[in-house]
Amino acid sequence: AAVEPAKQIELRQAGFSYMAWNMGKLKAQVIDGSVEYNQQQVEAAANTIAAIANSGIGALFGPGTEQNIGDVHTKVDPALFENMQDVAQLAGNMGTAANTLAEKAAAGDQSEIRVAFGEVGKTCKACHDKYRLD
Ligand code: ASC
Repeated sequence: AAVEPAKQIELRQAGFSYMAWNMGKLKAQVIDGSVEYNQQQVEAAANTIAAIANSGIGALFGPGTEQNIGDVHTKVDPALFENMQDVAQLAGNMGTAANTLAEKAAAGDQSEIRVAFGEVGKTCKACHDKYRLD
């Protein structure tokens, strides 16, 4: 059965939030150095980001999810729903960058992980700049 629109909004926000939490762990360990580098944690974070990025989260931008539904608020720009081909490309770019990040994390070279992390971040921002209202 199709997931109700309000539930779609909640699920996609959960996915993005969970990616953001994992991006934060990577940032702390490979960018800021505020947390000591931990190979297992870095790999787990990168693999989680790649899994979510390639999970088909776009399916949660269905009809009726372009606006707030009661208490369930969304920052999505309704223009997204008119540009699904572009959105699919942006999402594909994220999946590709996240797969590279996961590969670099597995290899364990921190300078390469740093670069790959930055590339993933750019793909987050690319979609925000075009299709997120703040
Ligand atoms: C994050 C996060 C985002 C992106 C973005 C990258 O960790 O929560 O939305 O990275 O800031 O520019």
